[in-house]
Amino acid sequence: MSAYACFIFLFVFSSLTSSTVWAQNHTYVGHACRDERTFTRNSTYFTNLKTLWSSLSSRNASYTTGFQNATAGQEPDKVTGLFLCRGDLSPEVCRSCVTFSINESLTLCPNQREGVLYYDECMLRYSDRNILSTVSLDGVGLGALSTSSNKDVPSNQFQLFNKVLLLTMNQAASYAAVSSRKFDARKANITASQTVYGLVQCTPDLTTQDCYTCLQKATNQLATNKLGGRSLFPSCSSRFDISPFYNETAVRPPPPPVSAPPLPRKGGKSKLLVLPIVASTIVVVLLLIACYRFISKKAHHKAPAFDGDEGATADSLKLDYKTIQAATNGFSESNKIGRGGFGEVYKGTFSNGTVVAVKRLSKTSGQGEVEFKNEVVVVAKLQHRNLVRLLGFCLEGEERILVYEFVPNKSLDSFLFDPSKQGELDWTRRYKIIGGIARGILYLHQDSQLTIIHRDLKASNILLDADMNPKIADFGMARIFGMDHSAENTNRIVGTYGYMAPEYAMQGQYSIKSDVYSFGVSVLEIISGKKNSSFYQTDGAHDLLSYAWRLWRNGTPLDLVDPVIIHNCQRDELVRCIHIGLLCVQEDPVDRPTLSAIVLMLTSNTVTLPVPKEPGLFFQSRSKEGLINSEQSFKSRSVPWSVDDSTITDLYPR
Ligand SMILES: *[C@@H]1O[C@H](CO)[C@@H](O)[C@H](O)[C@H]1NC(C)=O
Ligand SMILES: *[C@@H]1O[C@H](CO)[C@@H](O)[C@H](O)[C@H]1NC(C)=O
Ligand SMILES: *[C@@H]1O[C@H](CO)[C@@H](O)[C@H](O)[C@H]1NC(C)=O
Ligand SMILES: *[C@@H]1O[C@H](CO)[C@@H](O)[C@H](O)[C@H]1NC(C)=O
Ligand SMILES: *[C@@H]1O[C@H](CO)[C@@H](O)[C@H](O)[C@H]1NC(C)=O
Ligand SMILES: *[C@@H]1O[C@H](CO)[C@@H](O)[C@H](O)[C@H]1NC(C)=O
Ligand SMILES: CC(=O)N[C@H]1CO[C@H](CO)[C@@H](O)[C@@H]1O
Repeated sequence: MSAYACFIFLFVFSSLTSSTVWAQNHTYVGHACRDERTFTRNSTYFTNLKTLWSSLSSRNASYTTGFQNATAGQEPDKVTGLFLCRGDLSPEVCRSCVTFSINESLTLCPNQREGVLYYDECMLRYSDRNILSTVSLDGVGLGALSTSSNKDVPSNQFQLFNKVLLLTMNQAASYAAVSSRKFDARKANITASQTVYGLVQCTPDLTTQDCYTCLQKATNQLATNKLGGRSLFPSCSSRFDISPFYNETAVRPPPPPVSAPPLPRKGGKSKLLVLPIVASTIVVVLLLIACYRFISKKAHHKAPAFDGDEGATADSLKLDYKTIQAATNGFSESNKIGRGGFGEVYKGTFSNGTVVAVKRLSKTSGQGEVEFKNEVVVVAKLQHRNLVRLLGFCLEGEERILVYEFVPNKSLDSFLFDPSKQGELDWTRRYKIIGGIARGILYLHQDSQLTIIHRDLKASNILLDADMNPKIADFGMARIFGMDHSAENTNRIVGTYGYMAPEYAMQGQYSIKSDVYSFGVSVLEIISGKKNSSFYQTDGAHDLLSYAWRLWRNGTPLDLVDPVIIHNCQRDELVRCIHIGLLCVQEDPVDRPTLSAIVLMLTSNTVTLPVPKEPGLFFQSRSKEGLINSEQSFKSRSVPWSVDDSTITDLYPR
């Protein structure tokens, strides 16, 4: 537990005790001061703090943008600070709130070197550490609070309310993360007479990815059984209410519900579609899929995936907290090997020498004990050479811990995106990795007979064993966390920016096809050695998918390939993989192949691949207007797979 445990939390919702003229305009919400490092009034730090206040508030232009950062002094007394005004407010209100909060800061945090003050209209933050451009998700925030409408949602409306609310907040988060001000506010109808208003905002010094991660966490913590609430973190906030709490006219109206017409294709090749070819190819593909499934089922019987362990029960998987504590040196920092969306991961060694990875789940799991155990047993039965095996669990008091087999070589991203290690993965390795991931997901999707949707597939969730075979981690987490009860629609989003299919990010709709999308992003990353979510190309492409698509259309797909692997590779194989990657990231889920088709495409080069269309993106301006109404546009655009042999031939460089 970090020192933030000693933060002071104060919640005042009505009037401020030391009532000033300003207090009526600026509703105090709460504050937090970090107690462990302090200063005195005669110190350099105090002088620097005063300098900081005057430089923060002195620039008139910053009240228009609603954000300002500044620093004062030198280490070790350097102080960094920022303010952020709510995105809908005028410069005058922003100025007055900032002035007000600066004046209050020494009353609320009299001698602490670090503090955050929250008001309805603005937030003020300062520290002796560098707080700029880093996302703060620790328990520093005030977490979830109910707002003025501190009433319960009527039970007969609960489901509807939850669904509309979280959909609205997720949409707002997706838009805010990509906007330059990192702000979005929108409303939605619950019933004809009831509307819910939502507002999300990050400090604009964050990257899109960090902002999205923060907003996801903030939104997932909202108490959605109330008619109003908010989550406050130093880096972002999320708030909703059934009455308008922001200035609607100052917020740009949400995009009108347009169903975007399919973009005209410049090459005009789509006009060449020949129906008989389409039909016959579909038949061939279906036949091949059927054959493949038949063969793979048989293969399964020969080498059963469940290695005699089907009787796994909660008792046989249960581990002692003390044992795990001893194995990880009391969850020591030096044993920490990673941090995921669900908690921290430690390396552990049991007394008999077995090395394991221990995942200590964050305490917000929504699952009861019985359900937790049941799901762990289900997930422990999923065994495949391309999945990280779950060996056991521990459930004691607040603690929920999962114990996995230890995979020695870290995750795929630590090789792929590190210039000094990229070279260790040549094309042959990468090709095998792609195949292994595909087989692992195929098993989750259909061969395990359970249809497990991963929902957070990404390079950092793919571990590599000593022989560089891929093993997928973190599958089944949605089940273990009790988020998987409705089959197709989810309120709580668990995906990662850059890998999420548009319909999942915007509508909360997930399916095996949203995993296919994430797989496609991973394939293109493996081929290019570049990360989709932090992709910059000087000539205008803002993301890997658009870049890959443009090269494909120009007939130069090999320009995408990581220079480290290009000299020594099978070009046909590479182009085919790029092609498959593009098919997986199609906007319409119907256009994305299933994993069984993908495995077939990877293993047999006689299967003709459909022609890809432009990829679907949730974070690009082109798609923005269309996607707000994506349900409609998905339907209107579901064209069956079309095949155009001449295009494919053209695009395969000799
Ligand atoms: C500041 O004042 C305190 C007493 O109020 C004193 O103990 C301390 O030495 C002073 N520090 C400096 C840097 O003058
Ligand atoms: C900033 O705005 C205030 C009030 O509008 C004005 O009095 C002041 O002169 C301005 N300062 C600068 C540097 O423009
Ligand atoms: C704050 O409220 C007071 C009293 O209601 C009013 O006189 C003042 O103009 C307000 N200030 C701002 C910046 O809205
Ligand atoms: C600053 O705070 C003090 C009390 O802490 C108050 O008397 C004073 O009016 C405030 N000044 C402004 C500009 O709000
Ligand atoms: C909400 O309902 C009102 C009245 O029924 C309607 O005019 C409005 O267009 C609806 N808004 C949205 C965003 O659907
Ligand atoms: C809301 O915003 C509009 C446009 O910026 C502005 O004209 C109006 O005065 C604001 N309303 C309130 C109540 O602040
Ligand atoms: C991270 C960030 O926003 N830094 C800004 C802080 O403020 C100075 C000017 O006041 C800018 O130049 C920095 O870019």
